[in-house]
Amino acid sequence: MSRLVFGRIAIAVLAPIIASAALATAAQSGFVTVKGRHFELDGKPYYYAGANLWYGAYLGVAGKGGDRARLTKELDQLAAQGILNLRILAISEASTLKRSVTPAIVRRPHHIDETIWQGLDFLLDEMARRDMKAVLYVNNFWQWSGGMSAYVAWSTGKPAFDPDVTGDWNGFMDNSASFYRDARAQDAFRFAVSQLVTRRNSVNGRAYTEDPTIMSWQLANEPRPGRDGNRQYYADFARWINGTAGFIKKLAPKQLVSSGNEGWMGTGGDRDLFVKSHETKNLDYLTYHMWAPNWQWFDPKNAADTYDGAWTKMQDYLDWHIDTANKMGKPIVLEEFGINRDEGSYRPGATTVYRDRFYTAIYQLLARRAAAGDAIAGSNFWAWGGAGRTKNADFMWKAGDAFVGDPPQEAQGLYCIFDSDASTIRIVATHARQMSDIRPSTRKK
Ligand code: IFL
Repeated sequence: MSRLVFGRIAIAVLAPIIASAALATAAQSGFVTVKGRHFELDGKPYYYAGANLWYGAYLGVAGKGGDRARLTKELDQLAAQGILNLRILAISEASTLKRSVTPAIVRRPHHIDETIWQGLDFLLDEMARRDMKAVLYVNNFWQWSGGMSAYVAWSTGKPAFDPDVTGDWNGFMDNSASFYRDARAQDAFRFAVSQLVTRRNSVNGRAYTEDPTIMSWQLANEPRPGRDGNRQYYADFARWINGTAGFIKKLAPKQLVSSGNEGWMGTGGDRDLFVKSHETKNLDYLTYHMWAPNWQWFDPKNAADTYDGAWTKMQDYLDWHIDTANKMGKPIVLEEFGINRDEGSYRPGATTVYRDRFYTAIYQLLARRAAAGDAIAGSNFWAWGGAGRTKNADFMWKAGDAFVGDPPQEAQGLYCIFDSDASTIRIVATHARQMSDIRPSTRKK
């Protein structure tokens, strides 16, 4: 086809694309950058209160499985509350894992189904229109999106190691960690990552690497070096973080790169490993996650007796990572935290007295330390559940069900904030305003 003959058609087809790109650009801020131990956006400090929306690309799918009307409505709801930073799953892998989301993006090594990436295109375009920022993670240590265990299964030809069938979580974690040293698995992973990072958005025509909506590429959700106490993969883990971060940085030099690690609870309790594996210049900032109920610090069935003790531990955990980030000279983001509804209920109507207390206390600590000039830059609560509701008596997700903030391996309603959780949403919104108001005059030099 000659360009001359079809020039007019090309312009007609591209017109809406150009118009939408222009619309997005007009109101949109630039790339998030790092200045010392803080983020900057267009020369001003960037502090934020964000959310996790792991299923955002899935909702963005045009046809079956997607729900664009829900997505745009909920982006509006989030933006109206000042929640403008979203952490999103950007690559999933097909597997036989019982509790993994389906369908997946990588169907087999070097074979990608574009449907969900088109959903991601839509999501990023809609986020750009609202001047939101995205953190995109491109792998998962856990089983709920295939992740590292899928790559290992493809490489070894063995069935995927399924903790939801065997109950063997330690074996699962070691199996996932073997991914770091598996050359075939790395090759398949890097192929998928490079396809994504070098992608052009099918909705607005923008190259992903030129899109300031993408604040950060993140190596994985909660990469760990294996089970606690197993030092076998320590060196591989640190090498993988450095190498993968460098690989992405070369492809996307304008955007930030982060690990997605949980902090020292995600490095087998080894604080030195957290530091050593995050010192690399290929990582622009640090991440950590805090899970008091998962780590048995807090028991929702016995909240009155366990909350105060848990909060002491949580404060130590929050502060240690901020102090460490100060010393390392990098910003840090608390990009996952959550606790149950009262009594451990999954029901949207159940009260959230302890959860609200917990959110308030965390946000106060983060805001106080940010205002003092410490390295804490923001947070993403886990997770936005919006209008999603399960219809299943056992609260577990099945293919085709609506998505909530809790992934398929967990009860739907375990930790997510539904659109009906007015008191919690108010707490997040207040904090979002507080963070966006933090100014250099209040920061340490
Ligand atoms: O759903 C979990 C998710 O896999 C994660 N961290 C903890 C969440 C709640 O258990 O990344």
